[in-house]
Amino acid sequence: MKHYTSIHDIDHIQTWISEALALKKHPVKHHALGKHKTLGLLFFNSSLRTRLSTQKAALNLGMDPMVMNVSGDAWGIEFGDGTVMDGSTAEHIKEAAAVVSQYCDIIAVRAFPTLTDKERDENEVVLNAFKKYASVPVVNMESATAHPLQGLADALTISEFSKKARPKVVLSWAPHVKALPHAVANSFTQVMQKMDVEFVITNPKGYDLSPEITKNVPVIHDQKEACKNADFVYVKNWSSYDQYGQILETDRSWMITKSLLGQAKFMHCLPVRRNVVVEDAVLDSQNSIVLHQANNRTYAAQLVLKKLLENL
Ligand code: AN0
Ligand code: CP
Repeated sequence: MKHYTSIHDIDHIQTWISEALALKKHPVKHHALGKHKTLGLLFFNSSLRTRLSTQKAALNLGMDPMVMNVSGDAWGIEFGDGTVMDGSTAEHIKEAAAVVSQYCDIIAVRAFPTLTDKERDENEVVLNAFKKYASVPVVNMESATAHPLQGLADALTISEFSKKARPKVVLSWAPHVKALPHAVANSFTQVMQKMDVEFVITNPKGYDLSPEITKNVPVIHDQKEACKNADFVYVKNWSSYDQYGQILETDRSWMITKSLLGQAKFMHCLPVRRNVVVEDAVLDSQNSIVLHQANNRTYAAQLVLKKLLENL
């Protein structure tokens, strides 16, 4: 594996899960592997979990992490080819990525979508430019269309909590006040397609994810019906994909409640808005496994970094 930018980079999910669980048992066993190796973490957007868990993963492997908030702190980066740079951007990604590659053995990037320019987002302009112009491996810390570190941590969490050979997993849309990306839902959908689970998606009409992501996963527009007998309900808001980046309705009835959830485990990538996405009673109950998911972010990232280091 040269880069880790998508769930497609996982060759065999069950092996990866076993390897990640081994790291969770003995987090500093491979502390010598990353000695004198530097991880650069570049953030174009806010983060709490990704920022800390990826650094923690690097530290567990003996790496030295360097973090930079690119938006605001660095020079504005130009991504266009042949642009006459007489506007707000001060340096081109060609130089920026090449320079960062001289200081870092692995580069991790967070760059959210515009949610206004579908083509730019689907082309993963920022992430792919780093892949093209960096001379070292690139890790996706949530790009325009994917959050594969989250997806891997989620798969790990489901395998830890599953009591059945083939659990029922539901991905449910929930309301939100802001237009949010599709990345988390996309990567979760893709990783569930690799797992031995009964997987369904539920969202209001107009909120279907990209058919290139969902493929033949059943999409049910009745939330109650979809959540019947679920073992895991993974909750996430996303903006419309068809009417790209739009909020079509603010139907609060899709908020996750205790009665909708039943005995199922509640999952969310966090950050979550209480009493908008999900009621307090769910988050504060034993059925919520959101903190376990957040904890597993460290071991998902550690496995990815370990594989990249072994391949340097
Ligand atoms: C981001 C999103 O929905 O993609 C990050 C989630 C990990 N969430 C928000 O912007 C609230
Ligand atoms: N789940 C997640 O990626 O959280 P942050 O945005 O805080 O990193």
